[in-house]
Amino acid sequence: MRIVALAGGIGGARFLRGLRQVEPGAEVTAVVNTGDDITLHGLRVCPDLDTVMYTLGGGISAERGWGREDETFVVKEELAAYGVGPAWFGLGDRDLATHLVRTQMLDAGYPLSQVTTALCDRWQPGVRLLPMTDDRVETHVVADVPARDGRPAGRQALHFQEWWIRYGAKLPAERIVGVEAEKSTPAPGVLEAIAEADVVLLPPSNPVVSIGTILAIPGIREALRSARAPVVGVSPIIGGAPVRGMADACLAAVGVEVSAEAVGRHYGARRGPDGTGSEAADGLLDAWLVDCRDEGATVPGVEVVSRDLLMPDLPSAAALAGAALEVARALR
Ligand code: FO1
Repeated sequence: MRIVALAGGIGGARFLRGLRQVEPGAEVTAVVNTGDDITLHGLRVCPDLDTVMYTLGGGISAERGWGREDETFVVKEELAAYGVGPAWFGLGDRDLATHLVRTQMLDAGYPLSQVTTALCDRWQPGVRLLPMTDDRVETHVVADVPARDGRPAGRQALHFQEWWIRYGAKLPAERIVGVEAEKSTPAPGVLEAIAEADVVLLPPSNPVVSIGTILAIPGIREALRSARAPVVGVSPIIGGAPVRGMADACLAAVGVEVSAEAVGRHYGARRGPDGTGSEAADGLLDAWLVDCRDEGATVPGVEVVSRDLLMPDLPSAAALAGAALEVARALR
């Protein structure tokens, strides 16, 4: 069975680990968000690709959900001793090696997709990791920013990481933009994987800055809408709150209520109420998994199924992935 999953950071990675566990024979392709990527100290950091790679490869910090297990931050301390920041970004020593190898290969002219394949040779994640694009598309957030580091206060575009980490997504986001997404193209293999998939899954990643950013790459949304495979999504919102992270701050920026039902409607139905691909429906979903606490949620044109969506451990992630596949099979 060929499965394609669009994935962001921690939630997406945990879901993928469950998927690999529950369907070991499946050929899984993860199309991963790269809008969070940032260049620091001349090095290219790809948080979502690394979070998925480390989580599936067994190197993730279980306690943080990002970065490496057994990590140290000596280089970061030494940089601080030179007065070189950003102090707010947790640059780990083991993680640094990944950024050094990635940057070396990018500088040698390899596209990010080939760099990712090379890094995965070491980590053996057991799924194919594809960046959403090989082009540089960074998520920036327009907000009223307080004065800092000698820069005056005012409305500015912050890199997503600064908004997310330094300000904890607490600055109301006026706009969240994938810079130059409109000029980018999907990475090699992305559109083919979606077209050939037997099942397409939208894991419980951030619907705006992870899934939304992937969908902003020209061609990907269209590929999902015309895929022969059923498209099944999993709500990242349970009982009116995000399970982790700060998706609520992102949803506010795009005017979507923080509820499983609202996010399902935000993704929309792929087929009209009459079950055809009528123009009345311009969305992505055939089915939408919501938590038992959100039972009764409705998304016109979409089959809503309530399951336990929490993934505190691998068995629960496997059970959730299995439930999503079961719903997909019933739709095929
Ligand atoms: N998240 C934080 O909250 N604080 C950090 O210092 C931090 C550092 C970091 C370093 C490497 C990496 O791959 C991820 C890191 N993250 C950190 C997580 C990251 O900001 C988010 O996971 C994604 O960008 C959003 O999914």
